[in-house]
Amino acid sequence: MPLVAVVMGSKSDWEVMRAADEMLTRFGVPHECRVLSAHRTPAELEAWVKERAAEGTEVFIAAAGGAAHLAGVVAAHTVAPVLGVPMESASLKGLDSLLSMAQMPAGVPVGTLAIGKAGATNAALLAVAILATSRPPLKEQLVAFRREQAAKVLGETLQ
Ligand code: RP5
Repeated sequence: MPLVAVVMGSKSDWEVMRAADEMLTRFGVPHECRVLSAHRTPAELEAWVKERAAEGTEVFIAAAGGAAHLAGVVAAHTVAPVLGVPMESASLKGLDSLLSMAQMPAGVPVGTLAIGKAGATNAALLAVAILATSRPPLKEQLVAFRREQAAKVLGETLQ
């Protein structure tokens, strides 16, 4: 059973969303990644969210670009936390995706991350942090990750 379920609106999002997949794998979090669209496959999306939520998936990550309704629709069908990753779009560079996800009306939240790869990576890290609130070993892994990151910065030399 996937603890984290990652969905993206198009296969064209995968190049970016691979970063979330890799980070969840690095932390050993059971997860699933798949393509489903709020606009192109609405019925299948609803069925999938309900099925995963009933099975015990604890966090959803949804990535989409343009008129990005995917994360909001996922959130409409579950009370589990939903993290949205806005994809960079050709015409508006992802500002459209970001605002579509972030400007949810009160009552159905989507935790929106940064546009693109940073958002994909951070969505996975935030999902890990959510799971870690009730899993001490995962929390230890997160602390070690931050420590490694800090050591890398402190070890940088210029020239
Ligand atoms: C959204 O529209 C997808 O999430 C993608 O970011 C964007 C473009 O999709 P394609 O036309 O590449 O399938 O639904």
